[in-house]
Amino acid sequence: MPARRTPRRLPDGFLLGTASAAHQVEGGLWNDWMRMERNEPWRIGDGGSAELAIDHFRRYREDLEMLAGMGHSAQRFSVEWARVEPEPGRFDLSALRHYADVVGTCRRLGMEPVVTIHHFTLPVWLADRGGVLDPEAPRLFARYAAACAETFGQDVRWWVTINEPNVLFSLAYAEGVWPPHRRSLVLALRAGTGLLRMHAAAATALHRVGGGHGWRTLVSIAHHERPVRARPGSVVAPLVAWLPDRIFNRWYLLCCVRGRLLPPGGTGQVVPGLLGSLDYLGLNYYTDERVRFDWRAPTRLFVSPDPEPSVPRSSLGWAIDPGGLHRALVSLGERLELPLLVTENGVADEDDRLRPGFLSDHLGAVVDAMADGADVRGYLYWTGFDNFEWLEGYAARFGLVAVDRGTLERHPKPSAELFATICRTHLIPSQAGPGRAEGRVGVRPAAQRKRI
Ligand code: IFM
Repeated sequence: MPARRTPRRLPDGFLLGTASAAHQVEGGLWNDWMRMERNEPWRIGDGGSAELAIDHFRRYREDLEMLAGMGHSAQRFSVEWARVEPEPGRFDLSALRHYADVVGTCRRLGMEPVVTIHHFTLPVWLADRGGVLDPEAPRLFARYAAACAETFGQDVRWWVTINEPNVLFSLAYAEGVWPPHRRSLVLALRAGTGLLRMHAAAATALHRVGGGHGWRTLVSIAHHERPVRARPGSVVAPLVAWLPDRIFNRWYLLCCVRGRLLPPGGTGQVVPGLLGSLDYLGLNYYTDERVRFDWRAPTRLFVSPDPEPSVPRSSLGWAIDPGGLHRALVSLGERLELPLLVTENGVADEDDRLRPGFLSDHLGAVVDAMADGADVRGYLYWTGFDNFEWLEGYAARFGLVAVDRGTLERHPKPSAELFATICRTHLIPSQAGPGRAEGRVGVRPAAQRKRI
């Protein structure tokens, strides 16, 4: 397909910035992941730990100034539950004030804060009583959510209750590679229903506190969409991919939309507060996954990766397919009839060779999706600064800014410059990139879009 000649334009008011998570950047934390990193360091690919991470907890002002200086108009970050509530029921006021200052600093610098209150990690006291499987977890999560909202909710419009619940229940409870290292499909579904109840309880608390004060409060999860497809041509291929795709990409979301625990995680039980808990949809998109049947992979629902050799890949081996972002935005926008915010999209890229094209192509896909009816309000690149990438440690570099592991000095990469230009001009340079989406789907007139 020939490269487009005219640059595409993002509308005025469209949010542009980056996303991060406390455990990956802050340092100085004590939670279930930190305990694992200390006790079982062999689990982290490069032997790294988030002990110091990029020291963002102390350097947040300079870091935020750097991002704002690049013209960013939004910033997504997460609040660390373990810091705010170090013991059950004891809220640390200095930690809450810290996050209030992060929110205030974003505002002063002209960046819309997007606040996540659970991004994979848990306080150890909760992990030790069953974590997301604890029947009390929803009540405890709602109490913590309310403490956050009461302290800094006045300045926060966009909330994310739980980051990537599907990734969490898959990796921690089905594959068992993340804490608490359980390997059971039954437990994975129980964890999924626990995370649904937690989201519903927190959404209710955030709406109650915000509504009580007359603030505009928009709540979502950050849904990770990673379409699972089988190699074309075989008769069984669609069957192979259907179940993992359905459970990973749709089950949790459909439960939220219907307000019920749907099969296979439930039998239609109503979850109080779940219906109407999404005011918008936060979408994290990185890649599409091609798979094949594998009888040795029961915890992955009998599929294993079967990469398409001709498709370009990130340094983590993830296929780069901007068309997947276009498809996800258009189909989820139509299905859910909600405004969308791209809460994460990024590429692991050692030497910043892939990232410029990745940015142009994925932002181009966003513009195309909007032209095709998706009501997209913003795009947050994952991530501002190279940071601790969970089991990969510091080996996977997603950042616009490199961080020297010896000195922790920050060095913007060429892609940071490109993204800054896009933030300032709202123009996306033409770029012939890998896997650009062709064809458009489902156009819905702007008049039918939900107003928020
Ligand atoms: O680093 C993670 C983030 O914590 C959640 N979404 C995917 C990112 C890249 O793997």
